[in-house]
Amino acid sequence: MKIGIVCYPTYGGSGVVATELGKALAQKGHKVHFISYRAPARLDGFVENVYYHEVSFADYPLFERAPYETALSSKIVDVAKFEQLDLLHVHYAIPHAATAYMAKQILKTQGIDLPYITTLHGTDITLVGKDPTYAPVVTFSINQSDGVTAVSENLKEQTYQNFNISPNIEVIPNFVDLRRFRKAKKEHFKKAIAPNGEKILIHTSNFRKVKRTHDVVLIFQKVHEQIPSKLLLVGDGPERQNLEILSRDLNISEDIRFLGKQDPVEELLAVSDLFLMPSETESFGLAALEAMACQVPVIASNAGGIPEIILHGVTGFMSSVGDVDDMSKNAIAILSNEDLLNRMKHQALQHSLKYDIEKILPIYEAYYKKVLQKALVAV
Ligand code: GMT
Repeated sequence: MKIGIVCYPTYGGSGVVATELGKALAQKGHKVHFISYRAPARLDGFVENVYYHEVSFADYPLFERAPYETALSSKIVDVAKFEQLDLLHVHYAIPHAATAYMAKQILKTQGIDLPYITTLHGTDITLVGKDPTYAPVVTFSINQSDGVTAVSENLKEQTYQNFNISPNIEVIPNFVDLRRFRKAKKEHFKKAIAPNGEKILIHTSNFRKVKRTHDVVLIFQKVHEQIPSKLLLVGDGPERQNLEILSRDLNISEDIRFLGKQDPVEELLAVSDLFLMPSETESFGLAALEAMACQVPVIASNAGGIPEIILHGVTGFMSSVGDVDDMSKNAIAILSNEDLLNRMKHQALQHSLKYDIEKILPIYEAYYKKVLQKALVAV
């Protein structure tokens, strides 16, 4: 198949899933054309069968902001015609589903049918998408999609609750590349971070309010009072400065490392003991899955789709959103009991095998075929 993939190029989960999916499809012989305004973060190095088309903006004095949607739709039309795409798969509804619809209509006037699939990832539905500023366009462009997928049952339910959506939504969970995300012996690296054998806690995100990174630091403070430990904060975003101030105020900044955006996040997970994800909402929690694959148990909130991937008491513990006391208590329980910690590390890995990319990729391929078949019948 010749597949166009539209996604955000940033470190957000939707861009990561889109890129890893595209690379895996390319390895199976499909031709994959990424369309975005910058090369996606995980599209590193040359990959056979992968092509990248950059959306360019023609500047004009009248524009305060360049109209991205128009430029993206035009680029989709161009790529679809020139590369003879069979299918377009857009990740994150805003604005990608609307641009896909626009491109499809333009192509229709030229006798070309381009079915498009919209994958809903999270905040495009639960936060920003339902804002009246965007909701009518989001609703319309999801309804017009030839196929719609969501990354968890919870996200599917939230979509039906918040929008007037008629198509059937297929749940295809996120996945992990177990060859990349795995425990590796990195003793030198571990020693550099925790020279006296301290336990290593880790949080990775884009530091938006929805991630409750404030709670990450408060949990760490309580753990740190009882267990010699270090906290790795990986990523960057609007909350970072507040966190730096908070960690100085709490007098724990010496034991917190702000590492910024990191590509080889698996190397940091490989030396970590516990992952913290106290999010306000999380449609799936890909970062937690990647942690579990690296044998890192998770302390999380029980929001959104998180209970679908974390087994409470087995691969980690969940608490109510904002219950820092309970999360700290659970973290201390795991970190102070080597047997429990080792058991949970093992169980986390075992559970992550369910989400092996090798298992999820055929589900996407089968769904693509189903959508193409349906589109063929409709023509
Ligand atoms: O929250 C992020 O880091 C980015 C966001 C996105 O849509 O780009 O992530 C969402 O999609 C991920 C991949 O499907 C999910 O694993 C995340 O749970 C989800 N984030 C939220 O729902 C807050």
